[in-house]
Amino acid sequence: EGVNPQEYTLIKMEAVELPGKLAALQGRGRVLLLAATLRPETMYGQTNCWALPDGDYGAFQGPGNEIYVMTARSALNLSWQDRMPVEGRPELLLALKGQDLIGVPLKAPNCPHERIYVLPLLTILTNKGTGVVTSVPSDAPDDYAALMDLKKKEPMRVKFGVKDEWVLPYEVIPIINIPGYGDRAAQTMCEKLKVQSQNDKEKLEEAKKEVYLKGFTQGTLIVGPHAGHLVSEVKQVIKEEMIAAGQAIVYSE
Ligand code: A2H
Repeated sequence: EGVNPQEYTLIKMEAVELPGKLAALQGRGRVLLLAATLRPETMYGQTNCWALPDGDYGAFQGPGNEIYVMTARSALNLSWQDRMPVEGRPELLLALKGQDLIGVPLKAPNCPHERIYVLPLLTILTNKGTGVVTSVPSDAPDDYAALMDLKKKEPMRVKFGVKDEWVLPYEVIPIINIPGYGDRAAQTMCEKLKVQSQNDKEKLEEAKKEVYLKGFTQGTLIVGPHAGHLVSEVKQVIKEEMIAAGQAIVYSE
């Protein structure tokens, strides 16, 4: 949290079942994991959602029948942005660890899959955004590397209680074409730089910078109602569509 506020779009990813600890929320409202993103125009390429297994999260009473799953810190911030029933005092309905979220099936806006699952990402910072991140491995090097870790490393799936069917059927979805990088730019860069895992910090930083800038300035969407348009032309439009449809909200910190 520096001097310049950062604005994120929070994507509402709705739990379609409430397994394990989440069962305590049964009948209390729509349970929505709020994923913080800078790239709302990439939601067509979601393959999963990420949570930090050791991280502290909560289910907080949102407006109406909505229940928001996020960190306490972000719930407090959101409550000061007119997004919660009471300013400055988010009501905690259920305390959760990230591990309690692993394997929760979600319905995510603009995602071609009927359901995607919450999987572990070990590089999530709990002092940034909501601690919930949506995964777009075609365009986010961090997401690509972490998804490949889980796909290729069975011991890692076992360690975090991840079932094969939550990961193995989900392939990278091409959504944006970038001249010179193709339509899976994050994969292209990770392969070119020989990124070995989600912990390959420096290479991922390099991949991210390149893909992010090129994607925004030269990328063209190839799926959805805005196919054929430059990312830079439609990013804001897509964000506003999702907000108008009640699928996303704006959040700053
Ligand atoms: B982005 P910045 Cl397709 N910890 O969303 C780690 N990473 C987090 C996070 C947290 N607490 N909260 C959000 N993020 C991720 C999409 C995406 C993102 C694409 C391409 C690049 C990209 C799909 N994941 O980010 O530090 C989220 O991933 C590249 C930077 O505030 C969010 O946007 O600049 C981005 O990092 C926010 O990063």
